[in-house]
Amino acid sequence: MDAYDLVTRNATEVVTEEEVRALAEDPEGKRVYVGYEPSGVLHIGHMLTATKLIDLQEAGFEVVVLLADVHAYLNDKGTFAEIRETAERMREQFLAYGLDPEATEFVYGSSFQLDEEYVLDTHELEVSTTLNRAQRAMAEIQGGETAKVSHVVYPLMQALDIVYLDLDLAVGGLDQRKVHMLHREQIPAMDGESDHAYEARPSIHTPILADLDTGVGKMSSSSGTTISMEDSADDIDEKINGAFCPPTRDPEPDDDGNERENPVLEIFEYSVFPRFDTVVVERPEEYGGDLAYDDYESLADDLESGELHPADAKGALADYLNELIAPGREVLAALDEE
Ligand code: IYR
Repeated sequence: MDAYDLVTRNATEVVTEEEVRALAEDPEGKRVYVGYEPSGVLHIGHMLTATKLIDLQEAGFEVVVLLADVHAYLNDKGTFAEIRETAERMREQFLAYGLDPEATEFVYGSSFQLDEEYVLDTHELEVSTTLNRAQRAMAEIQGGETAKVSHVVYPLMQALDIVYLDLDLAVGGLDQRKVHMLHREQIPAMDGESDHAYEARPSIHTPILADLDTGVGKMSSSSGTTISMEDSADDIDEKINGAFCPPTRDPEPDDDGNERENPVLEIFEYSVFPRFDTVVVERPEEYGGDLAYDDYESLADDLESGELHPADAKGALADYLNELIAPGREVLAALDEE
């Protein structure tokens, strides 16, 4: 796979292809990041962007993980002390998931977001950005129904982080795209207090998984079923066995006309195949014996043709997810014993 294909595989959106192509051609010394509001336990959504960071490390980029403690505070995720504690747990789980400890820089937002220049730059953006624009950028990130003042400061700071961390590329789930658009529009127009470059940077957006049980709408860590690093092998088995998995990539809408996706196939595509060269589906001899797949498409083709039964696909998915999660689960257990 060439560098550009590796950098952009499974991405829903690349802004812009031309800019990312130029970076992929010469990744040495180039910095890319994802920011996360710290939470105690990684869920499969975090793991999906982490998988993209692993792709980027493989392609030769320097990876920065922003533990966005101030952002979590602005989004009402707890007291500052609570957030700091969960950030530390999060770091350990990312490393257990497979980020290269030698090539990953972890940065706390609060280590630079309280500096005078950063604060003044945030105020400059508050002056230049309409309330409406900031609220739109935040719509898919905001926790809680009611918009608070903090919710409009949040995307401005996120747009500024890309400048202050001297990044070449921003990565995020599709829910972050409007913040990245705000960045591209507002940053080049700034006067700016600091010596950092006030230039627009490209971004890559990863897909958001569908709801595991129904395939309708987005998987959410706050409602519905999600897979987390705390799950036991049995939990994973149970959740994946209960997942929506018709024998097709393109399920029909449900009775109410809602669009549906196949979340089992999505997890194979976005989380499993990027991490394993071959996926083996174990089956007893009487049912045709084991099946082995070198890529996602051939597995999905077999599911559609009926060669691979959804129950067998789920069994294999649970096993591979368990393998990816097990190291993080151990790290969490050890932290809890301390
Ligand atoms: N908005 C992210 C958290 C976040 C991401 C980045 I990239 C930042 O620079 C700051 C915060 C979320 O929804 O988790």
